[in-house]
Amino acid sequence: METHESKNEIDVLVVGAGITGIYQLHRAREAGFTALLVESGSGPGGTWFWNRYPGARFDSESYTYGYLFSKELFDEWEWQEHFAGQPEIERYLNHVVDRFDLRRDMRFDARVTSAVFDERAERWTVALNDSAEYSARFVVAATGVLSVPFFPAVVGREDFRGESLHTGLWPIDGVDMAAKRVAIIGTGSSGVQLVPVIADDVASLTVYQRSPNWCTPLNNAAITAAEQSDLRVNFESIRETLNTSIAGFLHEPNDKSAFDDTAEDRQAFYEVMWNSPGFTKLTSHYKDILFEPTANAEWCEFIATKIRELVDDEETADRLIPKDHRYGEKRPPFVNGYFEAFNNAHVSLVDLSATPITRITEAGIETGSGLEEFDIIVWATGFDFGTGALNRMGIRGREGRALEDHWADGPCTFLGVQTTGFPNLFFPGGPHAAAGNNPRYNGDQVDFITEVLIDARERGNSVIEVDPAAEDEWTGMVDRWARHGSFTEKSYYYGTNVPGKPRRYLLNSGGRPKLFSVIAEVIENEYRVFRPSPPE
Ligand code: NA7
Repeated sequence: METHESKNEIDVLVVGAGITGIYQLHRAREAGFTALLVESGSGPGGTWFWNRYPGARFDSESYTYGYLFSKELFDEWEWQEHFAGQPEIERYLNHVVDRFDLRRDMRFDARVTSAVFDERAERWTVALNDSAEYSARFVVAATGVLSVPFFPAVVGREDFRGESLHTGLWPIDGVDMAAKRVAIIGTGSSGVQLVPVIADDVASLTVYQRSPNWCTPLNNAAITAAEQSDLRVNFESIRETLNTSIAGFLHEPNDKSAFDDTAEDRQAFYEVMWNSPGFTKLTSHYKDILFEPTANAEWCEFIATKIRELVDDEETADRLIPKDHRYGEKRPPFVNGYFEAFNNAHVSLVDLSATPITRITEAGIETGSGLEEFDIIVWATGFDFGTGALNRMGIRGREGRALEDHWADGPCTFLGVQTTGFPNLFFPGGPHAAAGNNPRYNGDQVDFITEVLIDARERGNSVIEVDPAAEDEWTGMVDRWARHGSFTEKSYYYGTNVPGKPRRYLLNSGGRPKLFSVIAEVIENEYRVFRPSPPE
């Protein structure tokens, strides 16, 4: 597209080597753009590079989470488990990078420190931590939603003399936990995945829980040889379903409402759900389970009964049962063996709603009931979701406007891909991007962005900038429709887990059908929404 005066001048600079960034690099190169991907980690994987704590694994089926753009890739990569663990995921992403010869256009250990739009040149100047500088016509920031770990401001956090870890920044060489006294703070998906995997190795494990979650079994299994061959044989129909389904899953939706069934049949169905894999408990459940309060309460009571059956100590069981939210108001974790872990004498639960943490000391954690000493404290306290990475990248748009100022009241976007005042910048897989199986939504966005870039090249447009009216309409839709979804402001999807962060919905509340319909309109209108009108 360009006449390249220096090797640091490129068409497309992709930031982030997660699932979305890798795909964007592939698509940009395939479309004939010069492209470079920069990544702060020392290898590919993004979220799946950094979150390498024991027990980290998919809770969407592996073959629905991986790439679908190449049948050969799908055929040759045999996922070992229905829900792959982090090491297998990282191996897969490295395989994809090598298989499509992408590594030569990737730079690792390279963190973006600033990205500034030069209005005269109509290009982005992107600086890295190692002083390298690139000039890119387009920047695609595929920086992810779960990439900035959140540490709560607990007094004395820096004082701890033992090992202090965050699940989202896990050391690449692993951590020896054998015979150590370990604390885990936080019981979201990461905390509950970690507990059962390390429980048998450690000397003691103390779980600090602020609020319990509606955790149900993942029900993982190895993929059998027969299933492997079915996956291959059915690739086209699998791809078709995944490319068109509402939330990017293969699961069969249920057309029944809860009270279409008798009380007895409902209990039997809840048992089926409990024993079914991963997200089917949302996607194949009674169609009104999230919104019909009586049915939701009945399903919650079913889970509570299971928890009481699984946990020997009655008081511990009671503390593990959520009282502050219904099923689906927060993102539910899926894991086996979490509740059972508390039956070990050396595993205990501290209920922070009864005894809050007062401070961290050199030796351990002090709560209202005293000090407990540890060798390792794991912060499983989540992320600055959605906007965290983008707001920290030093992004400056027209007239030097900072993205973090532009989004001071929360993100405004068009399709979760662009925002006004920041021409030629795209951010697939960021705020307003997904609401289901992320790689499917994010892949839709990458495909769309690539088409937008190709269209601009064909027309000779050097600036792509969304019409503010289209952005207002999309953002208004996201905010309005969010009120009709199941997630409430208790969820980090509203940013409420980070003090001071605006309370705005951070997912795509319109879902994939809305994304598809708006994309279709944009194409029908020949991408006019991205072409700034010439000055009058
Ligand atoms: P989450 O789901 O945000 O969980 C964070 C956990 O940390 C949650 O239990 C929080 O309790 C807890 N937390 C946060 N701040 C504190 C303080 N100050 N004290 C004690 N406990 C605290 O993050 P995850 O990493 O587990 O999961 C992120 C996503 O990864 C997940 O949704 C999947 O998509 C995969 P709270 O519930 O807010 O009371």
